[in-house]
Parts: sequence; structure tokens; C-alpha cells
Amino acid sequence: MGWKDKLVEPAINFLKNAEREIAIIYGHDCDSIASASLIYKISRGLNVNGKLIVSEFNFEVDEKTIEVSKKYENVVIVDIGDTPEERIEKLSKVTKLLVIDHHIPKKYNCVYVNPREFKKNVYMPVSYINWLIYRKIFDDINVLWIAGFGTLGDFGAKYNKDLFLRIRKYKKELVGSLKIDDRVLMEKSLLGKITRMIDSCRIFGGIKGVEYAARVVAESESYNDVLLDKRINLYFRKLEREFEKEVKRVKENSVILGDFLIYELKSKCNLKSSLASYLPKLYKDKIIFIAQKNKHGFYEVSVRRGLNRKVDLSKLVKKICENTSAKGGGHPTAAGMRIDKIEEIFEFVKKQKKRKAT
Ligand SMILES: [Mn+2]
Repeated sequence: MGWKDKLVEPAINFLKNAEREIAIIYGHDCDSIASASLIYKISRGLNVNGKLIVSEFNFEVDEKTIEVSKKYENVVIVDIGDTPEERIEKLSKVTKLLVIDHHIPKKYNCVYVNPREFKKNVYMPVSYINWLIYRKIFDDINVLWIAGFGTLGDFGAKYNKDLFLRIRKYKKELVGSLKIDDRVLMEKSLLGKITRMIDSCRIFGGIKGVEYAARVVAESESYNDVLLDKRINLYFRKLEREFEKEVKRVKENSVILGDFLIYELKSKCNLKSSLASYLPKLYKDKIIFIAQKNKHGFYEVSVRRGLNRKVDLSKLVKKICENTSAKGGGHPTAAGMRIDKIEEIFEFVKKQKKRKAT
């Protein structure tokens, strides 16, 4: 038995032993929506009633959602990484609870499936894990697209190639002959289009949009139910229009200081993450900061690097944190921080420039 079999075994036992009904709690992004839909389809296949319940927040299950879930015999929480341990404890006392997640492992007192407990640095979105679960119980061909858009939504294609090779084998139209690379698939494949369509529901429909998308995917016969859905198409066209406008604004209004590009996003739409993954292609030699003021008055900043740059962004952000009010972190290729004033970034960057010149 390989480690992936060991990983999913407790979840399979949990699901097979569940009776009557399962509440499925999920967050807001593509991985969450796909993960929840896969559990929904598994429960339906096992003749158990699945009840989809969206969490108020993407990163933690809020108190209210915990209260609502308490009345169910079985509860599954997918792709939500930061719920306090006491809150999970409270729920697991009164229900049978399964948590499937891929963020930093927690000490949760329930059935807990997290690949990083096996391999510290593995990158495996929950949609991929739920696909492993699904295929141990049923034939997976008709849900490959769901596992695919969820995994791609979390930029997990490159590290979980077997899923995408299987998609190529059985549903070729979704990925064609494209390289299994997250950026390429996101922009050029039909699967990428589906991912962006689902994401547009969150961006323009908020939590109601997320619930709507999850329902469509969970109840779907095939991906055509997404491609042909009127409401999803409205959100998607809006996304494409807004995105185009925003890229134009970046070209006109961003500040370029040497190697650095700094842009303040003023639009109220939540385009920061889509923009952050698009700009490295447009500004291949720059280090990119996209800042957006939040309702508390400080700035949330995504940091990315142009395709030609090799600088370690987690180290860069660490350095910024040491020299300004910023707090943050991340990976070599993508990092984030929050900072009191956008001017602090300008000052830091100018100092860098001077140091380089001398
Ligand atoms: Mn995820």
C-alpha cells in the first residue's frame, strides 16, 4: 500500500460508514467548490443525503456554520485550513467529523486527512485527494473535470500530473496536447476556461455566487452544465471585461522603479489573484507588487516575479518585513503581505535601487 492509499483510507471508511446524511462544509475558491462537489457525488452514490453548507470564510469555519452543522450526524469539512482547534473539538463532540485539508497540519481531534502529515512539503489540493477517494469507490471518468478544475484552481497541476494525464487520456478536449503546466492550462485549455468560469462566480457573486456554482457542479451530469449555464456565463463575461480594463489600467497607472513594478488596485472587484497570476507574463523582468486597500485601511499586497526573474520572493518579503510595518510570507515564486501604507513599499524599493547603484 502506497502512502496515497494510506492517506485516503480513513476518509473512505468514514464515508462508507456514514448513514442517512452528510453535511459538507466548504470555502469559496475553486478547490473548495470542486472538493465539496466530489464528496456530494460520493454520498449520493452511497445513497446518503449530501447537504452543501458554505462557510462564511474561506480560511476558517465560523461559529455560525459550526452551530448549523451540529444537527447533522456526519460532517465533512473540505479545504478550510485555519479553523481554531477548540472549534473543531466542539463540533466533533456531537457529530462524526471528517476534515480533509492540505494546509499546514493542525492537531484536530477527529478523522483528519492531510497529505502534509505524510510529506511535509507535498503540494496536493483537496480536489486531488477527493479524486483519489472517489476512484476507490466509483468509476471516475465523469468527474475527472471536477477534480481537474479544483486542482488547477489551486495551481496544483504541475505537482499532480497523473490526474491531468488521465484527463488527457479520457477527456482529451479538456486539455488537448498542451503542456501540463498551470499557467498554460489556465489560459489556453477548456479546463482552464471552466476554472475561470467557476472563479468568476466568487468574484462577482460573492458567497451567493459560490453557493450557486457549487450547486451546479454538484448536481451536474457533465461540464456542459457549467459551460451552458446562463448565470455563470454572465459572471464570466463580466470577469473578462473587468480584467481587460484592469490590465489596461496597470499599463497606464503602475509605478515602475528599476526592477520593481508597483500597482494599486482600486477596483472593488476581487481581481487581485487573477491579476497577480497574469502580470508575470506581461512584465517578464520585473518584480511585481499588487496592492489593494482593505476595509480596515491597510494594504494587502500580492508579490510576484516576472517569468525571467529567479529572485526568491519569500526572502524578499522577509526583508521588507524587517524594514517596514509589513507582515507576510509565502513561497519563492509567490508571496503576500499586509502593510500600513503603500508609500513604505516605494521607500523600500528606492533604497534597494540606491544600494544597487553604489
Ligand atoms: Mn485548496
